[in-house]
Amino acid sequence: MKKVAVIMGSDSDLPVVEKAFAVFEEYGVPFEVHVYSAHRTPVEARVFAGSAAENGFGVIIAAAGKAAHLAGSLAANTVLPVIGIPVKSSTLDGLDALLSTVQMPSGIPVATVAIDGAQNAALLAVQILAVSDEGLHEKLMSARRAATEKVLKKDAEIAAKFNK
Ligand code: RP5
Repeated sequence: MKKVAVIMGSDSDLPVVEKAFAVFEEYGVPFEVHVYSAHRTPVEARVFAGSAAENGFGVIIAAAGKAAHLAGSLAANTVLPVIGIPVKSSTLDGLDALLSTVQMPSGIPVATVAIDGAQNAALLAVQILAVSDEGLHEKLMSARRAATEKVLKKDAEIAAKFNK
């Protein structure tokens, strides 16, 4: 199976990003984690993205805050799908990172999830890999069914309590 690369702009992004790791462990998806910055280590970020496909990666997740150019700069150097996680920092509530990540020019897409949306970023990466992996596809379907049943059970409990 292809690996997922999880790149963060700083180790200060780790508390947000590590929510993705549990998803990969749940689905048995191999992943690798690195700290590369679009601004502080632009050469390393470019080299990583440029060689990611030949190094066995199928998807790249990039998490960054503030003027968050990491996802876009990785996407500029690979045709692997890149998922961006805008990270909320101490100012502007993450809106800065959201706009910096999502507003990509035509031709270089970044699939941007919600601010601090590491879990959805990981799930989207698993869904991308599942397109060519039947076992992964079945696991995702089973998780969706379980989530549906959980909500229907809650609905039944609430309905029994209030709908007399
Ligand atoms: C971004 O700047 C990083 O992704 C991080 O979210 C933010 C702050 O980085 P540090 O100053 O904490 O290293 O590039």
